[in-house]
Order: sequence, then C-alpha cells, then structure tokens
Amino acid sequence: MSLQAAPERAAQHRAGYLAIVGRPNVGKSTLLNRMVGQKVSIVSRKPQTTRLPVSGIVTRSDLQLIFVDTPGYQTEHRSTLNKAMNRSVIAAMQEVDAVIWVVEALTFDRRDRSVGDLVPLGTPVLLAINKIDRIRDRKLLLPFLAELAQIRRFAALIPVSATRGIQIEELITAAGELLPPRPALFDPDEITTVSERVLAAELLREKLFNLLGDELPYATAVEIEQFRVEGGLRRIRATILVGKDAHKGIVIGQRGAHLKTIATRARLDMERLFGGKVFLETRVKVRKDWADDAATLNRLGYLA
Ligand SMILES: Nc1nc2c(ncn2[C@@H]2O[C@H](COP(=O)(O)OP(=O)(O)OP(=O)(O)O)[C@@H](O)[C@H]2O)c(=O)[nH]1
Ligand SMILES: [Mg+2]
Repeated sequence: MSLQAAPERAAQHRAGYLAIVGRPNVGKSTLLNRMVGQKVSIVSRKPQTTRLPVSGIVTRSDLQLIFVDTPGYQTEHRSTLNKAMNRSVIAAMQEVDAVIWVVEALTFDRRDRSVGDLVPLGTPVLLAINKIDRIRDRKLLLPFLAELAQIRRFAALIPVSATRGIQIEELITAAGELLPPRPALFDPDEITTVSERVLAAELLREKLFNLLGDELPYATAVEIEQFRVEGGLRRIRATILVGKDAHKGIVIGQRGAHLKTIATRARLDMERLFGGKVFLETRVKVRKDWADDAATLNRLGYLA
C-alpha cells in the first residue's frame, strides 16, 4: 500500500508564484511575514512602505508557495519612484500563477477597485479580508463579504488577521489549491530570494519609517555601500539619502542620538534575520530629488 501511495503523493505536490496586491497600508507585508514566519518584508503604520517586490517562500510537505509582496498600488502618484512602484505591481501580477488581493475588513473604495481591475484575465484571485481583529460587531462581516463577492469571480474569500495570526493556515491552503502540480522550486529552508544586502537596506528603511515623522520617510532612501561577510560577522556600511539639507539634521538628531536609535534597531533586526553578528555603520547624505533621479533609483533597485 505505502509503496503505491508514495508516487501518487509526489505527483500531487503543488508549487508556484502568487502576487500579494492591494492598496497601500492594508497589511500585505504583515500578512506575508506572518505566512513565512519571519520578517522578510518591512512594515509600518504609514502607507507606501513597500517600494520593491519582495518574495517570501512558504514550504509545506506537499506544497511550496512563492509569494511576491508588492508595493501598495497608488491612484495618485507623484515621483518617478511612485510610477516605478505601480509598474512593478502590474508586472508582478503578469508573472504569477495566482493573485492574493488584500483588502481591509469593512473598508472598500475606488482605490481598492482600481487594484482589482489590474489583475490579468484568467489569473485566479483569492480575496484576503485583513484586519478582522478590528471589527467590533462581527455581524457586519457577512454583508461585507456578500458585497465583495459581487465584484468579480473569486477562488475564495478568506477573512484573516495578519497581526493576530487568524486564519493564516486556511489562507495558505486555499492559495495552494490555485497552484499547478509542480515539484518544489526552492530548498525548504529558504524563506526569501531577496539578498541579504537588500534586506539590510530595507530593515534600515523600516526604522526610518517607524521613527521619523509623517512626511520624512518618503523623502529618504537607503543605499548599501559595503556588505562584507567575515566569518560569522557581517560588516555593513549604509548611506541614508535625504532630499534636503534640513532633513539631514532631523535624521541625525541631537548629537546623533536619533541616528543611533535607528541604526541600533536595524542592526538587531539584521542579526535576528541573518543569524549572526552585524557591524553596521551609517551616514546621512543629501541627494536632492533622488526620487526623480533615474540613476539613483536604478542603483537602489527601484527601476529593476
Ligand atoms: N489591527 C490590525 N492591523 C494590521 C493587520 N495587518 C497589518 N496591520 C497594520 O497595518 C499597517 C500597515 O501594514 P503593512 O503590512 O505595512 O501594510 P502594506 O499593505 O504592506 O502597506 P504598503 O507596503 O505601504 O502598501 C501596520 O501598522 C500593521 O501593523 C491586522 O491584521 N490587524
Ligand atoms: Mg508593504
């Protein structure tokens, strides 16, 4: 019996790519991290945190899902960077086997609708209704789901909470059903295809998003000048780009206190993710209009 069952199971292994899309701030990156079980994509309470597609790999005995977290799709965009972010969302959707469209429970507006309209015909869509932990009156969820079900054909609608970890395994199972029979594409230990160099820049950028005021994070970027592995130690030199002279002082803070906090928190996250000691050196540089400068954006990987 077992001799017969084994090849049959192997033939049923599913694997493939899924794009996680949605308007800014609905919790796409939090959801990816929750599914992967590690922070591979940065998160903040501010919209437009994610700037480039970030992959996260989830492996189960009979399943491998490669998720691609995308920037929140913007209906109003200003800079070359913003336009590149939107383009990357559209490109990601065209390259995947299925799409996970994330919306916020009880909130659906034309910004959400414009994301749904971008999904290529024929690509299956799973709707994840996130932040259900915020709903006080659970009775409101059913009519909301019924309304969403009218928008288009969905493979499934799954209410979840990324922060509380509610219905995450259900989402993974439903997502897996949309993938073709295929052997695993990555080693089961791998959780992302993003390089440590890019992850380092992203973790530093996350601290800028979390520790700077409301507008300043959008005016900053992080460039890794050096990433050297010396045995178990990673020696990283990073430059924080700001658009104006006045921003430089704010990022650095009094006697460098602010920059020190930012760098320390980023380093601790890097050490956790990389599993080794990190020596992180940071400096701040003014580069006017970097968000509209193609050469800088290219170097930062935003135009890839
Ligand atoms: N209450 C609650 N908050 C959540 C949940 N998921 C995410 N959040 C919060 O929503 C905010 C945005 O989360 P992100 O994961 O950065 O959202 P995103 O969709 O990736 O945002 P962009 O990359 O900017 O498009 C953060 O403050 C999260 O903590 C959830 O399930 N419940
Ligand atoms: Mg994000």
